[in-house]
Amino acid sequence: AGKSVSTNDIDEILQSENDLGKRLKAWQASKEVGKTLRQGLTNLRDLRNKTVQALGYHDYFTYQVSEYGMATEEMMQWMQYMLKELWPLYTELHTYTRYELAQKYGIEQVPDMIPAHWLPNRWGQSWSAIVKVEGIDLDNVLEEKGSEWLVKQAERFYISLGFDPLPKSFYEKSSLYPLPDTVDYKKNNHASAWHLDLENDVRSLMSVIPNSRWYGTTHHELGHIYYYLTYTNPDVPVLLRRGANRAYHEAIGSLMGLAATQEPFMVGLELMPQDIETDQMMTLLKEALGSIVFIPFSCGVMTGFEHDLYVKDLPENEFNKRWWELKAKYQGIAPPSAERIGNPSFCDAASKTHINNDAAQYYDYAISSILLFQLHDHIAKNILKQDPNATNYYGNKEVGEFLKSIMAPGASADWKVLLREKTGEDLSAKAMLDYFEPLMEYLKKINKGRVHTLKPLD
Ligand code: X8Z
Ligand code: ZN
Repeated sequence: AGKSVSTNDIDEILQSENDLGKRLKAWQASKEVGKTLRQGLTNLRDLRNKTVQALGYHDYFTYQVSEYGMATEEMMQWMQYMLKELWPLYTELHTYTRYELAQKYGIEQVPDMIPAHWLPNRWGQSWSAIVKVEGIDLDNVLEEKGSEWLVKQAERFYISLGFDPLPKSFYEKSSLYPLPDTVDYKKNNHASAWHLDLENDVRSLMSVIPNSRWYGTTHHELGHIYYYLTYTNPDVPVLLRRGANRAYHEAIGSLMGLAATQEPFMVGLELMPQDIETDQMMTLLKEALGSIVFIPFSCGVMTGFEHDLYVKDLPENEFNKRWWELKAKYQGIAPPSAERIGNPSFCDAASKTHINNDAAQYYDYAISSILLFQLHDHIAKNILKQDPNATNYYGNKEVGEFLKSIMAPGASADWKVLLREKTGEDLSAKAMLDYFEPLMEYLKKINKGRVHTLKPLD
């Protein structure tokens, strides 16, 4: 409505507003940036492709994939493998969510595809905010703690495992909280972490406010920071101060974020009372609406779009059409109105920051998801001897040693060999599927008599 708005403001509306008209406005506002970025994206695509073509790569996507020692085809097969493994569970989650949200918004005719503005996330990449688990209101608890506590708490968690306190310069040089209205510049609202000199100058850009999303994100970003600090050692030459692969870099902090929301951890930290009886199935459902729901977005939509953008030179006037084709096929999500799909002035893909400034790498997060469940499974069963669905890593130095041993070699280790050495397994979705296994039966029961509208993957 003519006013400036931050992404935190938009997210707040999408997470709590029940008025569909207001939700629609917030969602539309979040996509406006796409129109402005559309032509620039074409230019970036062409420049990126030409730059690596001069080095003998077919295209920029292929160049980025080569970091894994894989060809584009092989990476795309990995994406299909993950989608197939998780599809039955995603189908149940999709059906559950369609019916729950239709009821919540008072819509009688349950739509086949979920309208994008019904969901609590701008891209539908996490739906976990739609479930409230009785007895835990993390958002409420965190609001009382305040933003700085979130960052400090994430740091305390790492320190408890045996990592050093963050260097003073981290706090001096980072920009961790939303900018005050008084400054005359803006910053990207999306979180990132930086290793500026490949030595000890580590910084993070965030806009932390005290809610559960930022609680996860602070742990995620500090995972990058501690990765940087851990492979900054005499055994790792400067050029190998990177993750074993980029997915490892994404996995460590997300793993810590997962661990920091498990009940025994939160009870230990007095984030929830000891005597509370929570519904474990609702907790698992909430987690699945984060982790499982992320897979069709990352493997299907983001990777599919960037593949076509770089490998197939997707024409600019098809950007929006292709984006929504992929959203329909993989996520079962539709735009608020169908005209949007064919309107080439929109570029909804470009509303996702990675499309512009972290190009052709989004499969990193998909792979990091299955990797982090593998690491978590190993830590829970072999180090902590705890149930993977209910752990408390806090203060465990052996867990810290395990994580450090993965991070310390940086890119001087072969990522496949490292995974085998550390967990005895090759990369697979098994640990993630095992984690969510009890949910399948529960969802099937709730969804009995409901119509599934997601099509089987071909
Ligand atoms: O972009 C991020 C991090 C920064 S590397 C906050 N993530 C992905 C996203 O937000 O889309 C973390 C998980 C997925
Ligand atoms: Zn990250």
